[in-house]
Amino acid sequence: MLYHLLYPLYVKFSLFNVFRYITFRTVLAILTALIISFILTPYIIKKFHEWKIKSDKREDVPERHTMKQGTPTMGGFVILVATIIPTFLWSDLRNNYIWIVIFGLLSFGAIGFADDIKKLSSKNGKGITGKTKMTFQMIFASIISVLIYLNPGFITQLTVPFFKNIAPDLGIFYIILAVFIIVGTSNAVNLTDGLDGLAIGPVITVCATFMLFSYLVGNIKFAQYLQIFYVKGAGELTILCGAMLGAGIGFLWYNAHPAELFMGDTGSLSLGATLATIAVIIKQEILLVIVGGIFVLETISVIIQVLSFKWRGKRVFKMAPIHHHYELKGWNEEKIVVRFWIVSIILALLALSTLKLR
Ligand code: 57M
Repeated sequence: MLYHLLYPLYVKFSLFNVFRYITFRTVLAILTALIISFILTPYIIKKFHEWKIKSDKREDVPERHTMKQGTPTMGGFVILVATIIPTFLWSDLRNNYIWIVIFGLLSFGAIGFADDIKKLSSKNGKGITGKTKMTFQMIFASIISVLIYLNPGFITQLTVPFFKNIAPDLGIFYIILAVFIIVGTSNAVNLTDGLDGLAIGPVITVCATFMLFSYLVGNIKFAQYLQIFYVKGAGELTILCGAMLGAGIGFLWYNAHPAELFMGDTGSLSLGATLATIAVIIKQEILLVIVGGIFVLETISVIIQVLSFKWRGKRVFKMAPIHHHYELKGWNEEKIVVRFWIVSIILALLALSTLKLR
């Protein structure tokens, strides 16, 4: 909104021309998101304590987690607010992609919110059933995917990292792939969110990576030079990624060990779905598997554990998702989290290398 208000003033004052630049507006979006986070989060933590929006008791997890009982949850609410407000302020709201991603953020945030509220209000601490959650995830992911598919000029070819000459065209089947990516990533981030800072760290690295990619794929000159798909209008997503990055860093300030706030499903489901939606729009569908490798690893550990128990009657890990395995091996929480962040940064660098190694 401020963009629409301030930029036209350049006719009278040339200084306002600076609002034309995506880079400048992205910096403003990051700063605005940080300010919102730092003002809103302490207030929310206080209020959530008063309203008893606190995490449930867990009996079957590594012992140290019983100490976390009573930590306020649903901090994802602040991440959503601190992402949406700067996006509204600094991006071009005539851009379809901005609205599609905001829809993804809010719709999956609503599923998470319903789950968190149900967990808090039910006696057994159980949220909405897996079936209901999955049904809504499928519905919203389908709407998002169809909207992206119908956006004029959207290409249904896949970018295969490291291979510039391979770009299979999926046609209408692209919608099915997009639904799979969105639902899968949403659940993968949720599975990862089990230690202080564990999910938000990789979310931040993915956000930073996609911020750069959005800028490059949305700029015809850079896209041509790097021989990547040019996606008209995707440049504005740089601002949204910047807002999410700032919101993520602001949240990490309070979620760092010992966490004063958890993001809840409100945060994890929506952040996962949003990153996936951006990946689909900027044609980095497969790259998401690399840059979001921590989420993939956590999910695969659960799949292996469940299948192994079913077929062999034995566990592969002491407990899945894999972060519990390391906890039970005796690593302390900070060590696991920081090591997972390091892996996430390495994966982001690997993802960046695909721009040149093709
Ligand atoms: C929810 N929720 C955290 C917090 C956070 C299929 C199965 C693998 C599913 C999986 C599962 O339910 N995962 C999703 C994980 C919980 O955190 C809350 O939930 C939100 C995210 N959805 O924002 O509100 C707890 O995690 C800890 N936490 C932190 N810091 C944070 O910043 O310490 C969270 C955020 C919090 C807090 O203690 O209370 C969670 O872990 O419960 N299930 C599991 O993960 C279970 N694994 C399991 O059963 N493994 C089996 C099989 C099925 C693979 C096996 O290995 O044999 C574990 N979780 C629970 N009990 N609750 C282990 C047992």
